[in-house]
Amino acid sequence: MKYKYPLLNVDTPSKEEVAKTTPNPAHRELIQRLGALGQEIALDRYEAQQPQCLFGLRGICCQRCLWGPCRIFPGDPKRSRGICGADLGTIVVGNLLRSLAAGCAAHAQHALEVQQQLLRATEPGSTIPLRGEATVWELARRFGIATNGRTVREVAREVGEILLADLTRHEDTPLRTLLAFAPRERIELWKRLGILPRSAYHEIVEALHKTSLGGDSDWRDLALHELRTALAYGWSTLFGSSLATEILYGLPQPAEVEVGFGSLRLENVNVVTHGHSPVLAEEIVALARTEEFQAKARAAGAQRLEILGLCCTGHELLARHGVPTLGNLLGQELVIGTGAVDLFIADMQCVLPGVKAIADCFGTRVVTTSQANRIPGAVHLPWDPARGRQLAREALELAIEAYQTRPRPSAAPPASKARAKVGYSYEEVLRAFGGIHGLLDLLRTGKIRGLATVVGCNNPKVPYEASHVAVARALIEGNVLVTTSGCAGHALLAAGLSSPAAAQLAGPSLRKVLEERGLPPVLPIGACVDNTRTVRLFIDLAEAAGLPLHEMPFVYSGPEPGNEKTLGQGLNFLTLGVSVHTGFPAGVPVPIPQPLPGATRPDEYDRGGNPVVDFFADEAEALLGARLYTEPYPQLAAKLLLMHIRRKRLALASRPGWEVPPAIPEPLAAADPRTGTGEGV
Ligand code: BF8
Repeated sequence: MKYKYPLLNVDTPSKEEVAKTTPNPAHRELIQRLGALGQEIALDRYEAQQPQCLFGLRGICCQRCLWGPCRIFPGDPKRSRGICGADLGTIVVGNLLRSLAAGCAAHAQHALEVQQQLLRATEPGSTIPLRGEATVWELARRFGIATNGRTVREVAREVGEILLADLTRHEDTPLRTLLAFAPRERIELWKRLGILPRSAYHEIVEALHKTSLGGDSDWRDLALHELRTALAYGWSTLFGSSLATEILYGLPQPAEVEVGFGSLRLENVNVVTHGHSPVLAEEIVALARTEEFQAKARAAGAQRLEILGLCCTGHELLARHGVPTLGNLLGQELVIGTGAVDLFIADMQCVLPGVKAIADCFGTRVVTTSQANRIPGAVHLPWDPARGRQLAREALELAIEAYQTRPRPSAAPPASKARAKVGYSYEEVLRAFGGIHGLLDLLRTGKIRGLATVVGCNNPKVPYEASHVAVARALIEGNVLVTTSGCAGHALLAAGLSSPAAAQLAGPSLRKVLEERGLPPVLPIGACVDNTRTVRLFIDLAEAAGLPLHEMPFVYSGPEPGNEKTLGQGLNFLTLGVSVHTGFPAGVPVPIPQPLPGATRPDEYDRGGNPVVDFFADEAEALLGARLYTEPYPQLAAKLLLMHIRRKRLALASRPGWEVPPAIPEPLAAADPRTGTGEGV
């Protein structure tokens, strides 16, 4: 690993190392190919930024007012505060809170777009279909909405109004969605801690208000607002997006599909849909599959018109329509760099500004479709619900036009493909395991040792996709069943871990469970907002077991944290009592262990630290029953996660019916603990 950051206890990879260690052969090939062409990608810009600022990396630079930036020097009494007097805790936690608020705002606007579409669909006379009737009735039951004699649209409207109120209200009343789904013991705990949120909109404003100059300088109070905002994030933006999407477009259905660059063929008109909100992408898929547009593509000389997906819009279309996906955050430039993309449609979030430069080199047209986001030089077709089909038509016509003028690349896209079983809604996971008690029995007897969710983004600071794959591989070898979403999901799909054939990579007891049911060891549950499906699974398993959630053998891992949104994902699980692993110490001064004075043995050391680190580890454990682990090296992270699950199981051994599985096998010895690469990975 090329770049050393001893003050963070990490080193980070060079582009050359990523090109060698990233597990997807298509990515390895494209990084080399674009390098040979002298084409700049994010990995080059990452190298150009080295070394990165150690104050920024540790979160001890404050730029929140015009007196700054203030850098503080922990341990130096003269410089341990900013000009205004803010101390380390106020600066570090305030910075984290602002990042969390930004991530929460991103999901909030995603939720708003789908909820507004849901409300339009339920206006009298609307012809917009509601494909998720089962979700409407389920939410009516949970929200206590009267259904007798009412149409599904009338009930869906009331559901939509509740979701929108949860997103935006300012009155001090708790979220209806949280009350409808969260465990009683957690609701009582959050009440006692005073962190029940009003709505995402309110808590975002409050986060910015509290962290402005002269605002809240009690970092513990800021930390509690962090937890409050994380609850708003989970229960109003994630649930609000995922449920409204299910009502509009239906529950995903399980299907075996092919993903990867092999679906990107030079002889097709290729349209890549990227972002998060499915509202326009759904129109595009429907229109592209009509004979009218397939005929237009053939008339332009192509074999067919193909829609492909990236990031979370990709997951939405993959799960509901089997649209092949190509990759994730750090892979988007590589996709364009194949030279095979005619149209790149970006809706909202996780769209690199760098895509336009590479698109210009390869003749790819770029379209932006969010009211909020634009890219200079791109065609802007802002989402307008009254013109959804027309916008899709304009976009696809642009794609067919681009196909006729786009220069042909000298080489075809890499041919790699992987099979995957996708479409795991909460309901489908339960069905696959014979209901909640079927899954609970497998957990109790230790045939499934624990449940982990491996999720989140990419980050050039850790080996691209190698971290996701190494963590997931080690977990399944340790008989831990994995759910996945977002960019992690794309890495794991491409690595073949969501194929039923990958059951052979699982530890013996998990393998048997999976093979008997024809299931993959890594269940793709959808987009990042669909982490709600894993949340529901964890909650309902704990309830079926009659145990508080924090006692269950569950864990969350985000090996490659990137977008500010990812902060809320981890903290949301933490509030539930599920411990969280993050693959990079983002924005926190990490403890550097030091030998104790006069130490003679290697285990005689002071672990170091600061109040913020202690809060998210030890105090969080005391308050919430869960802690935050930071471990950048995936093999070490996997050991840590397996140990965490083992500790939970040892504690459960006193409960009736819970068996302690044998000691953790040593599946990790062959691999490099830092990159996770080794035999079979
Ligand atoms: O919401 S995992 S980079 S694509 S933020 Fe973005 Fe992170 Fe990817 Fe989806 Ni999630």
